[in-house]
Amino acid sequence: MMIYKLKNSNYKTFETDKENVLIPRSYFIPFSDIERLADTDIRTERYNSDMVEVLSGEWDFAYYHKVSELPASFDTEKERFDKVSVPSCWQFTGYENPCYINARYEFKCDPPKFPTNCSVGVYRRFFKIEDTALNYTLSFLGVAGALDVFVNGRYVGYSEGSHNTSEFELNEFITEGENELVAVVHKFSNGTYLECQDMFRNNGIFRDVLLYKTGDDSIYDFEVKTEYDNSKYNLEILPSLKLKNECALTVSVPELEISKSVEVSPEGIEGVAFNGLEVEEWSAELPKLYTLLITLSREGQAVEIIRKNIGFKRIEIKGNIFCFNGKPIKLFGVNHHDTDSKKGFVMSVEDMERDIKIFKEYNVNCVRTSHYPPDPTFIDLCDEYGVYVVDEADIEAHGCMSEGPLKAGACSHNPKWKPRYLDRVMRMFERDKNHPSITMWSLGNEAWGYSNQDACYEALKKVTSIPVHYEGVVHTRRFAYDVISQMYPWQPHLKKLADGKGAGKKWYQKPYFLCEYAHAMGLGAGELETYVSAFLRGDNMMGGCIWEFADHAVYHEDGKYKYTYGGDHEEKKHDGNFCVDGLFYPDRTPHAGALQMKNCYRPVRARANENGKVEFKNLYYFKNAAFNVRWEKYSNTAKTAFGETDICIEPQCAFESDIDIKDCDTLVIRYYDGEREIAGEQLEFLRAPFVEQVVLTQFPDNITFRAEKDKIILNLNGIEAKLSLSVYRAPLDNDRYLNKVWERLALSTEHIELLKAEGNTFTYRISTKRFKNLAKVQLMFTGFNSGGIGIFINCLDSNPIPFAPRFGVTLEIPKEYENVTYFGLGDRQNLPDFREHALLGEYSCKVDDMREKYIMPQESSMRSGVRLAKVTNGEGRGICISEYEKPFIFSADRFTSQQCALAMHQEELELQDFTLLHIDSYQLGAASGICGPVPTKPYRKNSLKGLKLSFKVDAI
Ligand code: IPT
Repeated sequence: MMIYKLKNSNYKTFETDKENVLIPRSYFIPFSDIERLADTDIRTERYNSDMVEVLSGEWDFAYYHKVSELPASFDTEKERFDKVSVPSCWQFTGYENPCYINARYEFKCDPPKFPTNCSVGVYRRFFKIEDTALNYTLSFLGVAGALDVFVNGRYVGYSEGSHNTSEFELNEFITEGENELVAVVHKFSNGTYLECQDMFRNNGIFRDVLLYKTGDDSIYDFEVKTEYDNSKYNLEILPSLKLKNECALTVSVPELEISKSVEVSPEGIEGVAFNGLEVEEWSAELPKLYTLLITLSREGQAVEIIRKNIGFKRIEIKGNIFCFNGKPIKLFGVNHHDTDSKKGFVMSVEDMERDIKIFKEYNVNCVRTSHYPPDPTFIDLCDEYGVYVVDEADIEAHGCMSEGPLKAGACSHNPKWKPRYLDRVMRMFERDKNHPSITMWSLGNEAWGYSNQDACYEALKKVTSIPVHYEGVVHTRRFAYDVISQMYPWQPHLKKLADGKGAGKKWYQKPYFLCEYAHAMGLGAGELETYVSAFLRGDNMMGGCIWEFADHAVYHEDGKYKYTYGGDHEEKKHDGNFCVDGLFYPDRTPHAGALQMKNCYRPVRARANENGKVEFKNLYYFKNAAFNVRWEKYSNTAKTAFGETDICIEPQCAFESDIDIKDCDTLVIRYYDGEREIAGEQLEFLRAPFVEQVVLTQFPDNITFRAEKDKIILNLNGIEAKLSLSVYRAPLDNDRYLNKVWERLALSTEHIELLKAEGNTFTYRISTKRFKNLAKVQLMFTGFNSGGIGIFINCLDSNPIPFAPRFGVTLEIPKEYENVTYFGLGDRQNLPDFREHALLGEYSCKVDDMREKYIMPQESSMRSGVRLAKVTNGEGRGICISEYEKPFIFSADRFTSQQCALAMHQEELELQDFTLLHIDSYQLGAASGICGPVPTKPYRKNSLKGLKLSFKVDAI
């Protein structure tokens, strides 16, 4: 019989943030068998060591809604356990509903008070001990929220800090044979106040649990120190050993042909140093790793071997320039959460590697581990693939800010919370200190304040030379730690920073980093290139991390909805679809925003130089740009030439190619590495668009039009098209706040009324339920010599419409016209401020495929820069629309904007019985308005007055 006196006190005792947790150390996997070690790599070593047992797998599990229901003396033999697999989250194994909240706590913010009678999960499993003479260390890599550990009926210890490693020594609790391990996880604790991250608030043992078995003599920790010295490097390994005997420690880096053995004794040991090494440095571009082997042996026999990838790098801040290996590198980053729509926080090695491969494929060179340290293997993989890591501590006290300024500093400015801040920051540091990819430490996300952060900063400065970032202080008098860090700045401010003038002195004293920018939610983010080009302009500009990598959602195999988000799980408090804000869908297929990022983050850029030639610049700092360049020339709707050439350009250098820019209005360029497309871009030149002789009154026989009270009926060789004007679009996610203004004007109720018909000129009024005279628009119809008709539209007058969504016409046509061919920008949706992914060309698709099926419906089938669009039926009959004077924004859709605005999920959209063609001369940019700047002047209009649209329609 095993009875446990469960400790229902730690999690609610403010003075206790941990008990019996071992001193934090770096993550590594020891082996005693070198051959076994040689058969593994960073992905598999955890699971194959003879000195580590991974206790993940099937565990017994008892879930209690309330701590008060948990028996004070818990009898594991009588308890009726369920089975769960570890790692997992309660919200994904059916014990609790998923709950998504952005910046508030699940409970009322009154630190350190929280609902102590919260839910609790008791995990139980057995593990075998064969040799009690060994030392056993239990290691939890991630448990949300607070953890009490028991073994064989006895209390072992307590830990908080969901994303930190918690280790316990087990020897005094274990016996030979079967041992019972009980882990009690309380949903909330005092520490929950520091875990107010914008994510599904999951619980459970969500990362692997390891059992280390070491002998009398073992390596507890080691620190890898590298020091740049006159173009060579010194390497020092500082071990921390637990010894009972005299031993030898051998440190070697086989590739460098260095190896040193030192005698070590229980009395102490110094570091093992190698000086004057000639090495290749590590960078994200050239992630050169060296294998470090540390062998502890006794009497000539290896007792423990550790292999770790190490790298040599130097980071210096010179004035306001952040230098990596001496170069003012740029961080082309993303924010990455651990998120999986079927598992919550659980990320397998394969999941992590998939994401990192995507980084590389999309030209991302930096990740901010928002907003906590990831599984240590994630950072191992960043070392290997080459990704600059901004490692973030598991601290966010956002909910205090959300309560208003008085509460803002409730945790961060209260010295009583300091131990918890320090604990989380130093546990991150100790665990991850040896990775070459660590480029900055982050003191956490949005926790306001600076006093407790100051303490963390000082503590870090004593042990590491890697710069420290924390955005929260930019709003305070502390202003910045090692770099100035901001989120979602307004573009004019960014321009001042990049141009080196106008922002005030303090902004130029340190390097400038954007820990979050470009809110990629839904369609967008817009104006990404504005940011990236600012990064490229100033040496103080370090770059930044787009918010964010992947949509957070919950997947349902046979549900009403495939993906659900906040509010879909009976959450009382939630933040809707604000978690569905990634560059990638939950399954990591790319949104158009990801493709835009890929092109904006491209490693090479082209320009037309003074000689009329295309010049390429290599943006890498360490690596040659060796690509195959495939180019196409376009003149109006014709491809006039194409070709390819190879380039190989030294870092940061430019090269004039023999591609000229004659005879084209657009030059489309794609860069390839073998068959892999690295990125694309286009150079656009002045163009004289199609302007054909108009015949004012004579119309082709096959086209008629008739102005009615509320529409114009066109008959195009038997195809009836109802023409109306439109000024509304289904709000993009980033339009959410602007939509409040549109709602006030009731824009979604737009309709037109005929005011005047004079010959072939008609004046309509655009009205909404609120505004009778929203705008007055004139439409003039003409004939063309070559057939077809021209429609010339002019907005004569308009009420102010702040951030007007669109101006154009809608043609409702029978749905059998389902084939689309257009000559314009890109095969995915785009807008004037969201188009770097959209290269000019001729594209064909079905009407149904024009629309991107965002989890939250929004306007999403538009293509900009369209010069010609044809919509045909199975027999090839249909309508052709061509530009007149200016290209237009085109979309074809089977849903109305109004429908898309109302629907909360893709599945709620019902196909209309017709197809809508939209031809717009203007649409508002996408920008980042829901969490950052709204569209800037070139991409927005606040009135429709003076807007024009002209195009030609023909029957085909
Ligand atoms: C910012 C948060 O840091 C991030 O976690 C996420 O919530 C993002 O916003 C929005 O998706 S905070 C915001 C107030 C700028």
